[in-house]
Amino acid sequence: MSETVRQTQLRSAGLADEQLVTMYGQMVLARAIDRRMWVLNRQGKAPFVISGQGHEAAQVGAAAALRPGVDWLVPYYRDLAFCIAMGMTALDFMYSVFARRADPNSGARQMPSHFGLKNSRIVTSSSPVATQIIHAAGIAYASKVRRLDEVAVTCIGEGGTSKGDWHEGLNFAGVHRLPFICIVQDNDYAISVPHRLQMGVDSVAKRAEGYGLAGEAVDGGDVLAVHAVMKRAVERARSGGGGTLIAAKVARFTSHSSDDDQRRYRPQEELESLLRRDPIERFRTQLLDEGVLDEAADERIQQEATSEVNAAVQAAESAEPPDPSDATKGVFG
Ligand SMILES: Cc1ncc(C[n+]2csc(CCOP(=O)(O)OP(=O)(O)O)c2C)c(N)n1
Ligand SMILES: [Mg+2]
Repeated sequence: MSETVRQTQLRSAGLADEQLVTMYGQMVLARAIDRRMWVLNRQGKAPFVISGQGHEAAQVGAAAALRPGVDWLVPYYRDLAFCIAMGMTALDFMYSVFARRADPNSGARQMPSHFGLKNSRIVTSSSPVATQIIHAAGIAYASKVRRLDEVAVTCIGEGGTSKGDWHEGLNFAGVHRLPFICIVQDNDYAISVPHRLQMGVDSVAKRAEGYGLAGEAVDGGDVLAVHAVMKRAVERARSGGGGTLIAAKVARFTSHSSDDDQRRYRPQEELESLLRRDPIERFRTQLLDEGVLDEAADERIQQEATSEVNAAVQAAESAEPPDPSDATKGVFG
């Protein structure tokens, strides 16, 4: 990417320098938490890891166009950075990793990365992929019926768009012109199944017209490009213009989860070339080039993230376990 393009992007984003630095800090914190999860897993302390590494720009860029606590997020399991940007703390998350009583996500009932946070209007989701799309369409419908200007945003991987729930949710959103936004984080793989074996189009955004939604394809490694697309989608939703399907091309840096080994199906060169375009590094370079950030401030942000993660791990590890007597409270089945 040329210098000129970078400059245009930063200046045209309509974001104050302070907000750009905040967004960068959210990405750095999410990455620091994510990396620590793998360490905790190897130490036998975290039962399961599913990572958002490589997805951070798409998530933070999108969140910056929303009003936390007013708009709704119905996330999927890679949305750690999205949740951080909507108000989740490292400690909120670590409580769930250690399955502690104080876990605001689900009171230790769900696996880690099944995000939920009441005050931030982050709605907890089920493990079967694509169920969150139906929930988000329902929330968007309620917003419209009650004449509120609350937007419902939901995320999913490209593989999950093969599910019937996805079709039903998008069709409903299109029929009723709902304030609904679906962000597909297309990382090219559904566990080991590549994009080309999942769908017959290069971008899932091409399906939007078939549902009566606006469709936008975007480089999900470019935080400001995602923000621009998302801003348009939010304006469309709030002004009664209906829903949007955003397809953000991202990279999955880790194996699908701690139960998978991507070396068995993914060429090493492919991964290495993606790592050279790390979205956090791209944003950092942009901010440094433009003088929005300097090396000292960057160092401070990195250190703050490390300290926050250390403190969160320490606090969560020593926190109370759940009370066995209320194990079935809030559990349906
Ligand atoms: C209905 C259902 N089928 C299968 C699974 C197992 N599963 C979990 S994640 C996943 C792959 C999803 O891939 P994608 O939607 O591309 O998201 P990504 O993990 O790549 O972000 C599968 C098959 C599941 N959770 N739910
Ligand atoms: Mg995928």
